[in-house]
Amino acid sequence: MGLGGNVGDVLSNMAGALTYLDRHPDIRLVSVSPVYKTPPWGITEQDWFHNACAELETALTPDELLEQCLGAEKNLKRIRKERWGPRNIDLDILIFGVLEVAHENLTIPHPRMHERIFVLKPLADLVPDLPINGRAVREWLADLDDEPLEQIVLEENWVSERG
Ligand code: A4P
Ligand code: MG
Repeated sequence: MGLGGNVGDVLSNMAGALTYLDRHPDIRLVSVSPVYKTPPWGITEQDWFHNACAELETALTPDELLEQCLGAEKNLKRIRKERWGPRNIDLDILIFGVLEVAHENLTIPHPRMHERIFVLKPLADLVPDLPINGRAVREWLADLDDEPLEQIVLEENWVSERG
């Protein structure tokens, strides 16, 4: 899963979302990547984002997991305005094992993930060899490695501390 945001206390929102999901009986938070500050993609006239990736284990279907992600966003009082615009939290399901999904409201793998350093960098910290569209995450990342990005220094237990 990809996490991002650029409004308010984004680290607390990320921690809150991960804790919300981990509390679900059929979702387990396995690992969380480092958090990066990243320049805005899409609409560039907005603040830099914080971005991270997390690995979840779940017995839910992709649609059920999306519902829980939307629940976590709602719980954090996310307000949806324009696409690609400012937000306090955004949760994207990037990949779901080997499943591919093309529903009206859910596309997996996430269609734009391999073009975005803010997804690829934290994802490569977790699963560098994972194939997306026929290439490993770290290979896609190598194409974008000249883009700016800053790793945030965080305490090890920041998710449980802030969640
Ligand atoms: N949806 C479809 N597929 C998925 C999926 N795999 N995971 C649907 C999650 N949701 C998925 O999302 C709209 C709908 O997408 C959801 O209700 C779900 O049914 P949204 O979060 O309201 O809209 P959005 O996020 O503005 O649109 P989109 O196209 O998902 O944008 P992205 O791709 O998430 O980009 N720059 C930096 N540096 N860091 C960022 O995190 N994020 C965005 C948003 C733009 N620029 C950014 C960042
Ligand atoms: Mg999104």
